[in-house]
Amino acid sequence: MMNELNDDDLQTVIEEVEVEKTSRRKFLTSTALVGAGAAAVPMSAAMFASTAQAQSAQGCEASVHPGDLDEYYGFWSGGHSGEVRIMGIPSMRELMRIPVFNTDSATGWGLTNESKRIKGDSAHLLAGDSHHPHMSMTDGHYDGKYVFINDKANSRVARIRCDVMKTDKMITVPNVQAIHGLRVQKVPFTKYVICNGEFEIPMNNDGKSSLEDVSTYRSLFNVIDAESLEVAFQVMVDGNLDNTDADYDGKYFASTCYNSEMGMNLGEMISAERDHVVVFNLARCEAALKAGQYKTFNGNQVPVLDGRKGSDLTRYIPVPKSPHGLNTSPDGEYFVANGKLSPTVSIIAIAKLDALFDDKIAPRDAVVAEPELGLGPLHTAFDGKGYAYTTLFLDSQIAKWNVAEAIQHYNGENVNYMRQKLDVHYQPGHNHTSQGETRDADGKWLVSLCKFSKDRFLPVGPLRPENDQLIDISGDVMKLVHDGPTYAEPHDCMMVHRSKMKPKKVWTRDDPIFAETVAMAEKDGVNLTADNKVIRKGNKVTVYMTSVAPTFGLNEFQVNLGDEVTMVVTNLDMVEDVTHGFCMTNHGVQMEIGPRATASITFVADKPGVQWYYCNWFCHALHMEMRGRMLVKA
Ligand code: CUK
Ligand code: CUA
Repeated sequence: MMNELNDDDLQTVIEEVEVEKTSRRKFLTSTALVGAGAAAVPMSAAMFASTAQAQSAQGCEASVHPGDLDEYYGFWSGGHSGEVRIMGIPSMRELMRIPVFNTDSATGWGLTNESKRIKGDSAHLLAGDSHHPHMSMTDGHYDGKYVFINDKANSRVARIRCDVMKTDKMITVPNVQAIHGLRVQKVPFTKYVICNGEFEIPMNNDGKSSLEDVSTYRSLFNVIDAESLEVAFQVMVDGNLDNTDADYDGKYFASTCYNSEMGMNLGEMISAERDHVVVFNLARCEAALKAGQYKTFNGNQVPVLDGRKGSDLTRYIPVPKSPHGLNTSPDGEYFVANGKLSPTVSIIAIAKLDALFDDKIAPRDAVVAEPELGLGPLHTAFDGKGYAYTTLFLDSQIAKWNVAEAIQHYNGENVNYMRQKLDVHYQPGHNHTSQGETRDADGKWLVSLCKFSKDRFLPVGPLRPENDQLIDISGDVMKLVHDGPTYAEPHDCMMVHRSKMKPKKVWTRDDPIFAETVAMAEKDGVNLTADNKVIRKGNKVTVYMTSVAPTFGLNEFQVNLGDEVTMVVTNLDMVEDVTHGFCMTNHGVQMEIGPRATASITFVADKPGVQWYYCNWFCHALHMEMRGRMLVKA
C-alpha cells in the first residue's frame, strides 16, 4: 500500500484529477457517456448503480442499493432553516429531519404543548440558525446518546435525544449574543457541552451602561452541563470567539478568536496580522468556581469567571489571521486553527499546554507548525492515519496533507507535506470525516459542505441549493463520488457508525417528553390509553382522545365559540411506523402522534359551526376517513 507520495506521484495525482475534470466536462456535453467521469456528476439512480459497479471493481464502496442500509448515520445542521437532518452515509439519502429551532408543520414542533415546554423561555421564537451538531462521547468515542446543536440567531443550545431522534431540551444562554462554535467534552465523558458567544456586548447589557464604549464589550466562553442543559459557568475573554473543540485528556478546551482588535466594522475587524486561539484550563476554571471567584451579570445567577489576558484560567496563543475552524486531531496530539484570511493553519501541540500554563514556555512556542495550504482554510478533518483534510474556501478545494511532515517542514526539513488538492464544487465551509472527531476516526469518508452549487444541478431559480459532496478517502487519492444538493445551510455535520446507535421503534409510555401531559391527564382522572373524554373548566376545554388506525376515539365533540381547546391525542397503535396526525382544519393546528405516544396542542375555537379534524399522517387504507367533527356553538 502506497502511503507516501513523492513529487512525481503528486504530479500524477494532479494529472489524474485534471483528467477526471475533463471527462466530467465531456460528460456534461454528451449525456450518452456514462464512463469514468460519472463519479463526479450528479447521479440518477441508474447511473448510481452503473458507477457503483465500476467502483466496486476498484474496491470502492460508495453504493447502497435499494433496500440496503447505510453504514453511518450522518447528523447535518440545517443552518438558518433551524433544523437538524439525519443522512445515511454513503448513500447521502436524507433519512429524517429533526425540527429544533424552526417551526415544523408536519410534526407540530413549535406548536404542540410538549415542544413549547421544551423550548421554554424561547417558545415564542419561530426561527433559528443551527450550525454545529455534535454527539456526546465516552472516553473519546461516540456514545449514541445525544446530539447537541447551537442556535447562532437566538443564542440557544438544544439537545436531541438519539433514542427517539427528537429535541428534548433547549436553553437560551444568558449574558451572550450569538452562540457559535459548539463541541462536547470528549474525555472522560461528555459532562460539559462547550460553546462560544460570538458577538461582543457590554457585560451588563441593560441599555444603562455605556453603549458606545467598545472597550467594555466582552464575549464569553460557555460551559453547559450536558445532562441538565444548564450553564455551569462562563468565562469572560478578550476578543470574540468563533469555533471550539476539546482535547482527549479532559483538561483543555480551545477556541479561535477573530476580531481581537474589537473592531465594530469590517475594516477594523481584519486589521491585525494575528488574532489568537484561547485555551481554557478546565481544572483551574472548576477550582475558581468552587472558590467563588466569579461575578454575575444582568440579574441572573450564572457564574462568570474572568479569563481575560493575564488570567490563570486561560492562555492566548497568537495565530494568523482571523482564524475560523478549530479541530482536534483524533490522536489527541494537536489543536489545528484554520487561518481563513491566512493561507495557513496553525498546529498547536496539546502536550505543550501544561508548560504554557506553568509559564515555562511562551504562547507561540506551543505552535509546532504552520503549513501553507491554499486560500481560505476554514475547517480541517482527520482520517486517523496521519492525514488532515482542510477546506479551502477561496480555492474551492480540499487539501490533503500530512500532519507529521508539516511539523518536520516547520523544523526546516525538506519534505512536501501536501498530498493532493481535490476540486470541490464550490466554496466549501466545513468538512467532516467519518467519526473523525473521535478516537474512532476510520478514514473512509469525507464530506465537503460546499456553500455554492452553481452549475452542478438543474437551475431552480435565483435561489440555488448548496452542494454536499461525498469523497472516498479510503485510498491514497481522494475521490469525489457523490453530489448532494441541500437546502439552507448545513454548516457542519458528523458521521457516526450505525453500530453506536440504538433508536427506538415505538415510544414507551413513560417517555419524559410527554410526561407532563400524562401527569395532567392523571390529575383529570383520565387514562390516556383507554379513555375518550371532554373536560370543561370554565371556558377551557380539554379533549382527551385515542387514535387507532383508521379512527379517532371521538367522532365528534362540542365546544362553545371562544373556548380555549386543548387536544390531547394518544396513539394506541403498537405497529412500527404507524404514526397518526391531528389537524384541525382552518385553525393552523397540526401535529404528529407517533406509535404509543401522546401529543397535545392548544388553540382557540374562534370559528362557529362544524369544524372537521382529520389525521394528516398517512396511516391506513381508510386514512382519508380518519376524521371527526368539532361542533362549535355560537
Ligand atoms: S461555521 Cu459555517 S462554515 Cu458556523 Cu462552523 Cu465554518
Ligand atoms: Cu391516522 Cu392517517
